[in-house]
Amino acid sequence: MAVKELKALIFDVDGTIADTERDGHRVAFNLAFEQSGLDWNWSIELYGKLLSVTGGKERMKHYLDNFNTAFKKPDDLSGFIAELHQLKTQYYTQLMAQGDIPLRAGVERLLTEARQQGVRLAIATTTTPKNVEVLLSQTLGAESLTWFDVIAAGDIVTSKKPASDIYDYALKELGLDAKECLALEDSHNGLVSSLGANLKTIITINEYTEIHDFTGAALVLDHLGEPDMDNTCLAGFNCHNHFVDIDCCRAIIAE
Ligand code: XBP
Ligand code: MG
Repeated sequence: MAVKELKALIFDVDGTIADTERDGHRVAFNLAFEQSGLDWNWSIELYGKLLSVTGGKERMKHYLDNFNTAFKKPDDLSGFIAELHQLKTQYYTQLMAQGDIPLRAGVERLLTEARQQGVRLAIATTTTPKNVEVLLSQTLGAESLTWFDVIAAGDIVTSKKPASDIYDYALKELGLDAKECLALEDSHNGLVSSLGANLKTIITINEYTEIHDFTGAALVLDHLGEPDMDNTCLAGFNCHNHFVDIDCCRAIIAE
């Protein structure tokens, strides 16, 4: 059986490329609620619970159905939520443009290594495309958007994570087989989605996802690490060094 060659890395965004949920998305939701005269306020703790549902629009519906049943829903609920979500996205992109949320450890290094070694790059995220554009431009410069052959985001697919649709779509657009690619994720929903697309997956946890079930992940880490900043392997494949580089990614798919 020919050794599988690593052809592409497929990155999740929120929680993986940067820790955007607590101080980015959550704050933007609350600003949109306040601006709209709603007394909804998503605390750090409540938001952790709401993150079980991916997609901001779907998350607001989940909040009304399960945490704020007293709210009198308007007749056109989806229109109401869509409008709120547009406002939230405006706040989020403004917040991200301030540059207060940096890339996570090892992300820029691994992206650069991949490009230098001819490994293609893609994104598979449930967040809104505009959010990805602002995050990448702000942290890596506008030209970084061209580094990714595919940016699969948000409503481009009907079913969001944990459904595998977004990863299936990214693979189709890449024209690659899952066996030639590796996914990088941070959450249980993300892992179920990438495994559903038969992708081996590296998990880097964060404060919202450290308690999640990562059964099936090839590797679970606290972060990708840097040559001068060891990461900690919490489960899975031993990279033999304490930061994830392209050779580590190659070894994982060759396993
Ligand atoms: C994380 C999500 C997104 C964000 C909010 O996406 O589930 O819904 O929380 O973004 P991923 P939107 O981890 O797949 O990158 O409000 O634009 O959905
Ligand atoms: Mg994520």
